[in-house]
Amino acid sequence: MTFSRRKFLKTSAATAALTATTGSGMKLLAEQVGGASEWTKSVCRFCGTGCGVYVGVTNGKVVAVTGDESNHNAGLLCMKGAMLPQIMDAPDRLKQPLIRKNGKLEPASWDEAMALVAAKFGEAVEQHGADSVAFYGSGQGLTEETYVANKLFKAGFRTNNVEGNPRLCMASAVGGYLTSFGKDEPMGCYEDMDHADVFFIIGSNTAEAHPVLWDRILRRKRGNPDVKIIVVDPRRTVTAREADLHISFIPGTDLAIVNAMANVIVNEGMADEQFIADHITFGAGKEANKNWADYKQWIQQYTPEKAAQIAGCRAEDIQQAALWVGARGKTAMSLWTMGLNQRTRGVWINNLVINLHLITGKIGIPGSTPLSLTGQPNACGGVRDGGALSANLPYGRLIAKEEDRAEMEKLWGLPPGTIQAKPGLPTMDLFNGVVDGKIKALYVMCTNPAQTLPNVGRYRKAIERGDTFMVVTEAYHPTQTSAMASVVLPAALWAEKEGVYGCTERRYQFLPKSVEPLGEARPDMDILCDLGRRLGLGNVVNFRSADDVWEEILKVCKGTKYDFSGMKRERLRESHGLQWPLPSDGHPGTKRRFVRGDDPMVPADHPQRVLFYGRPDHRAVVWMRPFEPPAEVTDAEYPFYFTTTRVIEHWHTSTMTGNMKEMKRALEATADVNPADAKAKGFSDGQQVRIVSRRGSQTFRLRITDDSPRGLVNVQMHDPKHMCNFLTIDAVDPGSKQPEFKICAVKLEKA
Ligand SMILES: Nc1nc2c(c(=O)[nH]1)N[C@H]1C(S)=C(S)[C@@H](COP(=O)(O)OP(=O)(O)OC[C@H]3O[C@@H](n4cnc5c(=O)[nH]c(N)nc54)[C@H](O)[C@@H]3O)O[C@H]1N2
Ligand SMILES: Nc1nc2c(c(=O)[nH]1)N[C@H]1C(S)=C(S)[C@@H](COP(=O)(O)OP(=O)(O)OC[C@H]3O[C@@H](n4cnc5c(=O)[nH]c(N)nc54)[C@H](O)[C@@H]3O)O[C@H]1N2
Ligand code: SF4
Ligand SMILES: [Mo]
Repeated sequence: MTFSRRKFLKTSAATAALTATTGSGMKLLAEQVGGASEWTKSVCRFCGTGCGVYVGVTNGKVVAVTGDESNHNAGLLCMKGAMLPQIMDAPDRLKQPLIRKNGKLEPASWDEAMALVAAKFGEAVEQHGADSVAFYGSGQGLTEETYVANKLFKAGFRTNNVEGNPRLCMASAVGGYLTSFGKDEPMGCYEDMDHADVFFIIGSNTAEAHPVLWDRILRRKRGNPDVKIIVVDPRRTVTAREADLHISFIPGTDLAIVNAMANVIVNEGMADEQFIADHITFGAGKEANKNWADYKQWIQQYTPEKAAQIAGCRAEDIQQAALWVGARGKTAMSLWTMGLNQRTRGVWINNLVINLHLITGKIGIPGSTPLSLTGQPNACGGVRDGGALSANLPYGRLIAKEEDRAEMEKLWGLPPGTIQAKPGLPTMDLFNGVVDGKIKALYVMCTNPAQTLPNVGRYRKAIERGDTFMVVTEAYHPTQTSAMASVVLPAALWAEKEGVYGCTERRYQFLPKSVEPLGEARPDMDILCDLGRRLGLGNVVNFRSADDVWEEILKVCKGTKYDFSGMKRERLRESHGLQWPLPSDGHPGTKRRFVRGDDPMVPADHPQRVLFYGRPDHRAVVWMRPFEPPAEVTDAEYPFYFTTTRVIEHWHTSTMTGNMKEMKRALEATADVNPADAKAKGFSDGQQVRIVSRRGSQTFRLRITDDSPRGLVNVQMHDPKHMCNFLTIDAVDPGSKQPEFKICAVKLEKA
């Protein structure tokens, strides 16, 4: 290693990052590429950036991955994408089914394993009713497999207990878009980054979590030195270090900061009164009947001085951020991820950031948009759009709406009343159903909850009890979750199966099957269809291939606000990504939603440039959301805030990236503490410390760093040997039901 980690992250250009991590990354890449004999166009397995790749294959093995120059990433990849070949035949790939016998997981045949799974699910439904079974899926499953799971459980088993890790990830962003616009999913696109004058980055460490997008932001700034980057994050992240203005603050208090920015915008006369008159309503539902005058009055309480006092930051910085974001004639783009979503006030803070765009009219113009960055490669396409959550049905339909259920029953050819009218259990309630014994059989697909649930000790104990039959489909073994399973089924991995991913900007992309699955592994979709057939639900999952499923999906999305019925399989296969809405064969797709001339849902002769058609009154909502503290604040006993984050090298529970030899170094989770706090506690760098919360304790190696402000300890989420989730809190946002992974209170002790 010739470069420090910080230095190579600073340069950020993805290839440079690759070079620095590997020492000889460019050489490695060149060798990889030289060794491949066939190439297929695909998509990266990892983050919601959704970089286009080419997969190089020789003798039936993935030997290389390079960036697709014709896709949005213009050929760039971060090191995780470039090292994808290393995850394929790693030593811990699972090659055959396992069944727990006398407490131990033992190899079994597919037939034996599937017969057991079918028997257990059938038995549970028969003896305890449909709601005693549940599905827990993932924003990393392919659209087709997630669709099949959703249909099998809601239409076949007739339970709405269908959830997935997007509840831990994007639920508050969904809640924000729904309450502000009436429909989920961002209106903007990546191309907006090439036009933005101001980047307002709040609760996102873009440089590490969305590196190729970060590169695009830095390119914009290098070409246009007047471009401003504002970062609002308690930590001095790699992203914050590049900012023109970094606001560090007490975790959870950014509701006050963003309201104070709106206060400055209003009082400096930077609001767009015409846009407000044409397109905005203030409050909705129980809080309707408010107007612009009410809002102007309400926002007066959030002076920059008051917010600065609440947040522990400088009033001048809030003022400056507002003046940049609000400046007339300048474009502004907001970007956010888990720093906002993983909060008990996640929906509210999403609304408040969106407010900044609505009161200034900075929306639907190239370079002006709120854009929540999605974490997983298919959280948008599979789970959100596909409606694979407990209160949802595909493409914007809701369980609670009778006409939506009836429409899905018709589309699915089911007798009326088949879909239960009662929503299922959101993720934390679902796992509490395991705790109190109500969930008798649980199907876990493409996620590792025994490491990634908050307050995980509580749920691990319940699973370990063994009275819930848990089947886990996994590509690797053991993982924290597979090790506790009743049955583990080997899943075909990325590049071993075909399907669709949908990333942040409503971009759908096709992933072909490039190689055969390893060992006896099977695609998740095949496993689900097999289970359905064994339980006499063959009519519900009567699919021979992912192509079949896509055909059905095109019918189901037609006529909805998501309409992408023009994305025929062949077209998607050939394309470098297509953005919905795309309602007919020749339609080019939609870069900016709600915009006349771009979005096909807006009539061409609409008198204004935007139409917020997601809500019945065609108006977007500015909400008056007050500052409320997080669920747990510090006190004399637990004096430190605790947050949990990611690093560029690793993906979540590191089952995949842990197999990349260049990344091993960055896997051990550290307790990141400010130098002044370390000194006050008498701690030295590298020593073992115990972090204790009201829920549990864990030991970590101490890292003294000014990344952490005083009073905050940060730990990374990737390391299965030192798990931060024994400490995190499982309090959820009342609207989105997303847990507050980002904030709780802890104390520090010498280990
Ligand atoms: N390398 C890598 N990239 C990934 C992933 C990965 O595992 N590894 N995972 C993907 C997924 S699924 C996701 S969801 C995204 C997550 O992407 P990000 O959200 O960007 O990543 P995090 O590190 O979880 O958290 C972002 C920041 O939130 C800050 N934060 C903590 N508390 C607060 C607060 O109260 N307010 C604000 N404003 N900020 C706060 C933290 O200090 C942290 O820097 O990354 C995606 N990309
Ligand atoms: N403390 C803390 N906890 C967090 C977060 C945080 O910021 N802090 N973030 C939360 C967020 S945003 C997210 S998205 C979650 C992510 O949490 P998880 O989804 O639990 O984490 P992953 O490691 O991505 O799990 C995916 C699993 O699927 C397996 N897999 C890979 N490909 C396939 C396949 O094709 N089929 C099948 N069946 N399996 C496959 C992988 O080996 C891996 O075990 O974590 C959440 N937990
Ligand atoms: S930025 Fe995300 S999608 Fe792009 S190569 Fe890296 S991990 Fe893959
Ligand atoms: Mo996520």
